[in-house]
Amino acid sequence: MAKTVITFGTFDVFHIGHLRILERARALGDRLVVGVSSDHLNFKKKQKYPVFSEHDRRSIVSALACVDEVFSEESLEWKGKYISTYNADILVMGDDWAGRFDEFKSLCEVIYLPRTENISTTEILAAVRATSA
Ligand code: C2G
Repeated sequence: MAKTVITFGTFDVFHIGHLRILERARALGDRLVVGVSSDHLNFKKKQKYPVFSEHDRRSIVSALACVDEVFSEESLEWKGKYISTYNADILVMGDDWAGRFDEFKSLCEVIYLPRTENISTTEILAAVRATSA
């Protein structure tokens, strides 16, 4: 039977680490559904808005060959609901979230993949600030 993989993220200032985790997530199944966190959720999580708008972040993720469907992640508390709505067989997250979503093992398989080293949105923004200073 076809397997659906679900993953979540902000995907702000989209970079190679984001692409690699989405490609690896897709390779674990037949269909990849991605919850892109809303601007509102980001503000709640980090007390700041992402650089790229929710609309643009969703457009970038939707355009990728490895992504089949995108939705707006409105709350961290609704993971179980999203897993059920999209009939996900596997939840994938980077290992910076290791252990944090183990409660969903009753709903689907939960896999934490290693993050791509030496790249992050925070580091990109710091490098841009340093070169433009
Ligand atoms: N990632 C990665 N390698 C990097 C950077 C990020 O594999 N160098 C992965 C993260 O582990 C995550 C995904 O890319 O699985 C998205 O990362 P972020 O955009 O930083 O997402 P985050 O703010 O952690 O939001 O409900 C969960 C949240 O919405 C996740």
